[in-house]
Amino acid sequence: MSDVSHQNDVLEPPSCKKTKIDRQNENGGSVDHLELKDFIAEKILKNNTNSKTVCIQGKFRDKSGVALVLLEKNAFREEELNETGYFCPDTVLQTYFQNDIYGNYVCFPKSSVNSVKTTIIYPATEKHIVKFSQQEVHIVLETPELYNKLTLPHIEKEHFNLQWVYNILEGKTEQDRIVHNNKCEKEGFVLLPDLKWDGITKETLYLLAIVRQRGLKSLRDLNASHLPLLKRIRDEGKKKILEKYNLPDSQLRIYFHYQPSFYHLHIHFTYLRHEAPGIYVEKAHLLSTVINNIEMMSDYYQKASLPFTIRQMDNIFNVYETNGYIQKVEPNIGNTELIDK
Ligand code: M7G
Repeated sequence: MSDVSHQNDVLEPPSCKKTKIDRQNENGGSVDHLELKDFIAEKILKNNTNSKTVCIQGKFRDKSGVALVLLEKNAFREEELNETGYFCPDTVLQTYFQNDIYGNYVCFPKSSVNSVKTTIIYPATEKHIVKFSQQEVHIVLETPELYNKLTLPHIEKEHFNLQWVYNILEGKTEQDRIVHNNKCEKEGFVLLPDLKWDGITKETLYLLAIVRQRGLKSLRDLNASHLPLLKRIRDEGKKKILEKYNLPDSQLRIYFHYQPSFYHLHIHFTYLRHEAPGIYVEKAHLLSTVINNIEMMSDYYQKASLPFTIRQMDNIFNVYETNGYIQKVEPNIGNTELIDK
């Protein structure tokens, strides 16, 4: 199959040279500036037509190591739906067909309202490839016993790299993006736009609150002693989002993921109307419910059975499979190779 770049030519995007990509490596040092014109696409890991996202594995010309490029069509920004945005003289409209009162066209808006959110992970590890690949997914009910016997040893063995989290907390990266910084070591946190958000489009608002305290892995570690921390994140997070983005708390979805991908406690803040990835019942736990459960029973999250999803390529799948809690199935949809190997 041919290279994917031909699809872009049709839309006449701004030249790759103009694409500025701010990057920092996992150790907090700055890395070379990467250009999309140097990216050689090798394999489509995932192509989601609902979320309009695609993840492509490849490499950068003259560089070693695997790179992942994630492209996402941006949501429409309401302030651009006017005569200076989509309906300006630069917009080109080509007719597909017209029939009576019905017309079907393809529209080529000017490039400034037609951007594609782009994330680059370089060098990418095997874990990143697994995370962004399309694959079969299963659900398991994790009892406290299973957590202690299978999940916890797995988390401890895997040593998930949290360098990006520490870089933010230690003031090394993304500092210009920080929305709120409570520096209290015990009950402080940083609130900033999530990697998944462009930081501008209100319709897809997505912020992350990262606690300063180290050693809190997930929901499972929380008890009544953490209530002041959780309430502070809830209250200060809501206040800052109202001040900065003019969104009231009644329009925010504030939640944990279980299992998270990164075992350093963090809380997601998204716009209620935005169907962000991971808001589904099998993964999201509302902060308000978590606070309420802990208020009723301090060790609720040490006693509860919590369901979570596992993807077949995740290492933890093997752990649950080997112990007879889950069975592998043949994938329905394979990955798409872009080049013949
Ligand atoms: P999660 O629940 O552990 O995993 O959330 P998920 O990816 O399954 O949601 C971690 C969150 O951290 C995700 O929403 C990521 O998009 C976000 N995230 C990951 N990284 C590596 C970064 C980063 O470098 N900067 C920021 N701002 N957010 C990140």
